[in-house]
Amino acid sequence: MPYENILVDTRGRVGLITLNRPKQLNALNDRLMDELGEALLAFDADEGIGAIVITGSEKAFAAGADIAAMAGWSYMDVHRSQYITRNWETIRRVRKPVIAAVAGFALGGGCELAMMCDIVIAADSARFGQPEIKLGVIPGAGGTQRLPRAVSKAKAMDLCLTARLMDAAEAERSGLVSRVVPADRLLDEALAAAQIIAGFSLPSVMMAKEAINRAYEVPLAEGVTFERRVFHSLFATEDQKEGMAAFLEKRAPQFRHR
Ligand code: CO8
Repeated sequence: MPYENILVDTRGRVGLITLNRPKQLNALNDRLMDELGEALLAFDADEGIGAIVITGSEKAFAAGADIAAMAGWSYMDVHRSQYITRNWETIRRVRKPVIAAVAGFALGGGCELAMMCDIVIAADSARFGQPEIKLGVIPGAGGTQRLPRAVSKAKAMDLCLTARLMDAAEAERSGLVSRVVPADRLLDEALAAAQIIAGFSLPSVMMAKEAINRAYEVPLAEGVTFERRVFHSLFATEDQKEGMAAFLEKRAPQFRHR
């Protein structure tokens, strides 16, 4: 389908998706989420792509779910349509790494979308928050669950209950974002990180992502066992032979499965 709410591009082996509803500060609606899901799955299936970057505009990564679209809805409307969340889990089906490059506002569903990504790189202009309480609701796309895991219970309570916004420095200190860069370097830094990832062996990249995500779902002993099995399995790949041989021969590896 032709995309109306996102822009899709490739930079080398990186798939780039730009949220593009500038007048609404990239507020998320069903159509945008459908398009995002479709674009992500297409990049995931594309052998020429090894990592994906999602970004927004200078002013907003995304200012949340589209309030105008849902303001008049009844309980049954939201329940039946699964407003914007019907495609939310699609992001979790993506096996290649997804980097959120966040400038400006990442609020409500925008903050939740960033938290669905594997790495969050923030511009120094970025501001994160879950201000739904001001609208008489609560986060509805994982904010009350992923934020405490990312930044601690105390800070998640603070953000969700007071609706205050957190700047990029606080977000980095709290563990929500992995690095903060100058706003005019954001896309370059995110693409460079994605390009590095896309240069490694794809099986090991995907398995590293899967193993880290497992840490959030299972008890420690089970997670460690899972990691051990996956580690063992990578010795069945040509790329493990190549990676280790290249190290010993003091040359760059030529991974086959990228
Ligand atoms: N939805 C719709 N339109 C929006 C949104 C939004 N979330 N955010 C901004 N806009 C629109 C504004 O209405 C405005 O439109 P117009 O020019 O036509 O008046 C335009 O974007 C520019 O916005 P502002 O004039 O307000 O710009 P400011 O720079 O003054 O303020 C803010 C920027 C602080 C980001 C402000 O716009 C704001 O507070 N936005 C709302 C933030 C918010 O409350 N987000 C949470 C939304 S609820 C949510 O995300 C729940 C997700 C879970 C859903 C799961 C369902 C099951």
